[in-house]
Amino acid sequence: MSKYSQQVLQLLYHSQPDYISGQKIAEQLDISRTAVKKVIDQLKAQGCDIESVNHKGHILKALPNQWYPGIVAEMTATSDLFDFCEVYDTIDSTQLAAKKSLVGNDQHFFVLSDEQTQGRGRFKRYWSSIKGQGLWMSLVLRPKVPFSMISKFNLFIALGIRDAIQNFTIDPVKIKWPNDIYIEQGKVCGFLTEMVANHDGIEAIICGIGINMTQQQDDFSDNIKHRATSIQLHNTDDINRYHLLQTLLHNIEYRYRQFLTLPFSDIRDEYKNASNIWNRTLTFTESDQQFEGQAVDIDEEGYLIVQDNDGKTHQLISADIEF
Ligand code: BTX
Repeated sequence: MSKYSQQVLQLLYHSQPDYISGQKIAEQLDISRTAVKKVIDQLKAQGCDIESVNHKGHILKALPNQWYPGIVAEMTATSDLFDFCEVYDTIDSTQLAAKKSLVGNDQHFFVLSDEQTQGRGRFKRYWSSIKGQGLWMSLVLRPKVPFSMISKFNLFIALGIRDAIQNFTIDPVKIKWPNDIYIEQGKVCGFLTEMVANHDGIEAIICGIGINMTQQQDDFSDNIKHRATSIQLHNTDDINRYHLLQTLLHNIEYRYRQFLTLPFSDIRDEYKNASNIWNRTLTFTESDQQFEGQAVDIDEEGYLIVQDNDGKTHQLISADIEF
């Protein structure tokens, strides 16, 4: 790709819904109009839907179906929270990349990749991250809070992710406490929250989010096919990854600011209403203990209150739950 293609895309994205002339692009990038034309032709050849009209210029008709760093950077520039982003075609894990990039700076940023070859869930479980079919992302945030607040962060961010996905389907999107998002019986998203901390508190939160965007059921491997779903399987329109990213960033920023300023009790009812764990028998695994029971409440602090089949009450801050 030409070294100017990301900047040209950035300008095209920025001028939407208007045309931008070749002359203006040339002036902004300090290159010739012939060079601009060459870059635009290259972008079109790569599948970018750009319309060029004599005497008007160029317009980005539809956002492309792959991550272009230029467009993601333009979105990041309008964010009040994130300072920069890293975008990869393929990477082992965005979570690992984020952990490397947070060293030596105190910025807020996110890492995106079109594919992960070693996507990981909690407890190092594998996370299927097929090329081009999901939003595989890790956020790095720097709240000045004690590390005991990490589970509160998880609760707020869960609502942000749920709300973002709900914008793309009329089927109800629900949180399966503490780390999954479901549409009907299928897991559409998993997220995990890790941290780097010292004795003063949290240095950085690294929040990994994996959202299944466009998979058909057969795209999932046999071992997860029966309980995984994608947004596309619940929406008849095409899902545009940039709209999903923008909606997600917006909701995350909103919930992150709430996390910094509000107690969990302020969003407790909202969270409980968005949860899919009520009125069903669940299997809980906490450390190496396993039991069956029913979730009865989420308390003011965000602990899940569970009554097991022997009538004993448990207060959980994190656990694995199976339906
Ligand atoms: P989790 O441990 O709750 O979920 C992992 C389990 O979910 C797996 O054991 C498998 O059964 C199932 N699973 C694997 N892949 C998928 C999928 N694509 N859709 C539905 N179910 C699946 C949840 O962990 C946290 C996942 C975070 C993933 C993000 S992606 C960006 C970032 N980078 C990275 O390596 N991890 C995070």
